[in-house]
Amino acid sequence: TKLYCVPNLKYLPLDPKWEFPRERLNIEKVLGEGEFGQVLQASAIDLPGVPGRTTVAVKALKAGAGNTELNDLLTEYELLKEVSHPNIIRLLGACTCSDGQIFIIIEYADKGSLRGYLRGCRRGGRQALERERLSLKTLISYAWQISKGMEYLSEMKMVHRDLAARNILLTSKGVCKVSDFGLSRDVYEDDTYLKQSRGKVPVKWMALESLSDQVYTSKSDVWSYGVLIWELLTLGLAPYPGIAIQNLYDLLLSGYRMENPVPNSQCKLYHLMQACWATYPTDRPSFMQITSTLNRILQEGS
Ligand code: ACK
Repeated sequence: TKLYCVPNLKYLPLDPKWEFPRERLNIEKVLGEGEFGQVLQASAIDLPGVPGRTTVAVKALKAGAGNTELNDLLTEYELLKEVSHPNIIRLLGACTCSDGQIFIIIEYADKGSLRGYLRGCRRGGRQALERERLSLKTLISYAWQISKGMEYLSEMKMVHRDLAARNILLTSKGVCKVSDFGLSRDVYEDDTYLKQSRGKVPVKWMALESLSDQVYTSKSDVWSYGVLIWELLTLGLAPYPGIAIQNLYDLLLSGYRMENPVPNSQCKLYHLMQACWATYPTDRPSFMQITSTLNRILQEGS
């Protein structure tokens, strides 16, 4: 794989706390890639506190990446250094001072993106669902875990801006991890992201105020979270089926919202989604409130 060389890398401040020797990182394969960025699978030898070989995921830039992409990657690196929560993807290290390449090393999640996982279960039909025990309760527990991760991020005053099932990773133990704080938007090639002057934007996950005024807050993350619950309940369908992204803003402004994907059931979950899609950000619940609503729904066993 061709990798991007950063011309001014010598001006990057070195962070010895996270720097990992390049010769102890073996790139194995590409997990996903976009125009400028890629996610690789690799094995790392003797990570701090982990003797021997560990499978990891690595984020890197491809040839042709510019300063925007480099900035995104480095921003993600800086943000990941600050966070530590079971439902947020963990930073393991970085190689920033070898051959002008930058590798950000993060924990590997065996089941990949939640979106891919959900869709895989759907393709296999009911049987696969049962085999994987992907019950409604499991889906709600995913929603709960993601809300816990987001509660933590919002307490840290971090706004994700791109919360969606494609940016949640799932481990073999069924743990959901919020990921992709920076580069992710490049790894998708369909019409999920609309190209705008400032990069690509995930229109169908965006709150009204983000669409109109580029305002992003934890409350706009809550809107995206409502869309994520819809993705969970539909096992990874693309939101607003049949609606062109160009028409979405006017529709939302006129009060239109997606219907309950499981009509006549899960009313409480649907009420929660609708609350996330309140026109005014202050009318939306906080992630802390979402977590406690989900606790109640799980306890009632509905
Ligand atoms: O659904 P997937 O297999 O899971 O395809 C995407 C792809 O890379 C582009 O994002 C996978 N991916 C991203 N980060 C990780 C990670 N930390 N562990 C495992 N797979 C990952 C994701």
